[in-house]
Amino acid sequence: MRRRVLVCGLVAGLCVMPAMQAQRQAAPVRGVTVVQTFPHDPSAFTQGLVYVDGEFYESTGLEGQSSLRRVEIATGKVLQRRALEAKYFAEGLALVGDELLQLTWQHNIGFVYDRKTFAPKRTFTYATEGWGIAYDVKGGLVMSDGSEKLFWLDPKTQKVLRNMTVTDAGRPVSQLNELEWVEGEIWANVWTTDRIARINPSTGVVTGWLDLSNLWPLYQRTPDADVLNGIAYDAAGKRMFVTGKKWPKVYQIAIK
Ligand SMILES: [Ca+2]
Repeated sequence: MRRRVLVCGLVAGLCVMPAMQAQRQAAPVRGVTVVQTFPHDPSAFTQGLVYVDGEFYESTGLEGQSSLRRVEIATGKVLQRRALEAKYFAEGLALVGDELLQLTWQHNIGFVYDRKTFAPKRTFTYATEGWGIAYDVKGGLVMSDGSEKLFWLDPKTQKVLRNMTVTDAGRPVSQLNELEWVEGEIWANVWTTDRIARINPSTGVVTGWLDLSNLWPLYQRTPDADVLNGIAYDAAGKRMFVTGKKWPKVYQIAIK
């Protein structure tokens, strides 16, 4: 009897071990290939990028340079633009219905605009900094604040409902920046890196990393250019677009 218990324990241990090891292991890293490139305004300090009906909507940051834009993909031409008051540093951007939601970095205020006219409709507030924001009808409205947390907001009222810690191998992943919903996953730029974290929205676990350092290698970058930031997904065409702060190109990418 004693022996049988011991055997069962050993077998159970063996069965459990691979799962435990999997949780402790860092998520796999995959590279990307470039499908196509498009021009991007090299003065645009990209903080938010969204694909809607064949066009990009973009939020650019820095005090005195912050803007909301509608951009022609093929040419990078800015078709529509609204400047923010000079004191604001604009951040993430999301489309919810016919409204564009734009965060600010340290002013704890978000702006809601009419998608067509860019006319401001109202504002909302949040207690944290504002970094990235993305919306999906099924997944919801999710926001980052530069920490390891993601915040779920009520899409109608923009009130914070709950938050979740993002982890890889059991450790928090901080500096989560621009966000995008991609096929049921949350993709997040991680500030100061050329990597994108693919996050399980139910658990916060990073299921994979995308290494995009080959797109515009650091040693080739102009002094003015900053890090990779900005992810937009064309769900109907299954096209993934990325760019960076003051990068001259938008890249359509495919995972290797
Ligand atoms: Ca985005």
